[in-house]
Amino acid sequence: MPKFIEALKEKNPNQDEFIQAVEEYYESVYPIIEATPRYQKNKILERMTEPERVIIFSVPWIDDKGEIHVNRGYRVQMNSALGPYKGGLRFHPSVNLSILKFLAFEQISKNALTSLPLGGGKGGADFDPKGKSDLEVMRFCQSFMNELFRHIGNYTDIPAGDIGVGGREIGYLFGKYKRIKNQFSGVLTGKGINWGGSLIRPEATGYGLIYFAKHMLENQGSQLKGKRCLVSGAGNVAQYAIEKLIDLEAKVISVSDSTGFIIDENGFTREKLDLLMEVKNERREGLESYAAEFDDLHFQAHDYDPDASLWKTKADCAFPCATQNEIGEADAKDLIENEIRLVAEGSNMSCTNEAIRILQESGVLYAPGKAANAGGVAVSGLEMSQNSQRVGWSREKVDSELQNIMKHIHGQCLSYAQKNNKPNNYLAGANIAAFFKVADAMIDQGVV
Ligand code: NDP
Ligand code: 2IT
Repeated sequence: MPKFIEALKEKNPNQDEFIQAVEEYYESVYPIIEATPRYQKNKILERMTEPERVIIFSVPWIDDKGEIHVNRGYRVQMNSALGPYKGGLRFHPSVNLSILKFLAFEQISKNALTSLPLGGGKGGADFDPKGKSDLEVMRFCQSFMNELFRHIGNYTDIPAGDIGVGGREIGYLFGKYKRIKNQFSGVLTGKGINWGGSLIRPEATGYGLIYFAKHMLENQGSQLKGKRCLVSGAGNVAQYAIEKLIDLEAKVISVSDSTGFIIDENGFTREKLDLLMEVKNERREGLESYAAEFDDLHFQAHDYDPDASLWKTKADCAFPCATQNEIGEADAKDLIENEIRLVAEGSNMSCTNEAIRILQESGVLYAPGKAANAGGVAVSGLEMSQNSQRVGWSREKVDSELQNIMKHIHGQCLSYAQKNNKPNNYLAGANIAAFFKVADAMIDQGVV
C-alpha cells in the first residue's frame, strides 16, 4: 500500500468512504505528483485531503407530539482554492463524517471541472425526513440553520440540496437564514424560482448526466436513441435523467428507491414519469404505490430477495442515480455479462473501486460522478451569478450554458486522459484535469 494512503488511513480511522474516494483519486494523480517536484514540495495531496474546517453541531427539534429529538449536523469545508466552499446538504440516517468527507473531497474536483469559481464542501445531518410532517421538517431545518448560519455566506460557503434535501428543505433553511441575518442573499442554491432560484436547477443534474453520456456515445460514433437504459433511484437526479432520456428517444426500463425496484419492459413514457413524480415528490410514497397504478408492472422489494438486482437486466447503458457504492463487484460482472456499453454515474461514487476496475478492464465506457453529475452544481454556480447580478435568465439560456459546460467537461476528461496515455479513461481524465487547476491555485495562494 502506498505510504500516503497508509498515513491517510491512520489519520482517519473508520472513514471507509473517505479513504475509498481518495484511493481512487490517488491512483490517477500520483504519477503526476511523482514527476513534479513542486507538487511534492507543496504537500498538495496532504493538504487537499485535510478539510480546511469541519463543523459538527447538535440539532435538537420537537416532533408533532411534543417529544424532543436530537440529531447531529455537519458542514465539511474541504477546499477553497478556487472559490467559496460549495456543495450540497444531505439529510439521511446514514450520514456520518466519513460520507460527508468523501462527498466534500469529490466536490473539489467536480467544481473545478465546471470551470466556475467554486471551492468544495458538503454537509448534512443524520436526520431522516421520511415519514415526518412538513412542520417537523421545518422545525428541523430551522434548528439546523440556527447553528449553520455562522459558518456560511454568499462569499464563504453556499450549500444546496442532495439526498433528502430538495426545494422544501432549501425554502425552510433560507427563510431561517434570512431572519437571523436580516439579509436576503444568494447563500443557498436550489431556491424557489420566484425568490432567487434559477430555472433548470431542479433538472440540471439529470439533464447534465444525459448530455454527458450523449457525448460519450457520440465520441464512439453511437447515440442514445433506441438504447435500453437502466436508471436507479427515483429522486431528483433519476427523474430528470429519465425525462432527458425520453426526450432523446432512449428506452428507460428501470427505476428504484430505498424500498425496491421495477423493471418496465415497455419503457417509461412522459405520463408514467408524471405519475412517478407525483408519487415521490408530492405523496412522498414508495415505488410500490407507483407500480400499483399499472397492471403490467411488478414491484420487487429489496428485502423480498436480497439477491435480486436491477443490474441483472440486459441493457446498453446504466445510470446509477441513488447513492454511493450501489454498483459493487458482482453488479459490475452482471452488467458486463449483459453486454453493457456505458456506465455514467448520476450518484456520487456509485461504483466501488473494484467495480470501476472491472468495468474499465472490460472496455465499458465509464464516467465518474464528479464529471457526469457536475451539471447540478454548475447550474448552482449559474444561480449564484444571476443572484449577484439581480437578474433571472431564461430556460433556454440556462439550458444552453449547461450543455456547454457538460460538453467542456467531457472534452477535458478526454483530452487529459489522452495526454496521459489513458485514452477514453474518463476517471483519469477528470481527476488529472481537476488536479492541475486546484493544485496550481493552492500553490499560487501560498501555505495558508
Ligand atoms: P433524492 O433524495 O431526491 O433521491 C435519492 C433517491 O435514491 C431516492 O429514490 C432514494 O430512495 C434513493 N436512495 C437514497 N439512499 C438510498 C440507499 N441507501 N439505498 C437505496 N436507495 C437509496 O436525492 P438526489 O436525487 O438529489 O441524489 C441522488 C444521488 O445524486 C446522490 O448520490 C447525490 O449525492 C447525487 N447528486 C445529486 C445532485 C443534486 O443536484 N441533487 C447533484 C449531483 C449528485 P427513497 O425515495 O426511498 O428515499
Ligand atoms: O453532489 C452535488 O454536486 C450536489 N449535491 C449539488 C451541489 C450544489 O451545490 O448544487
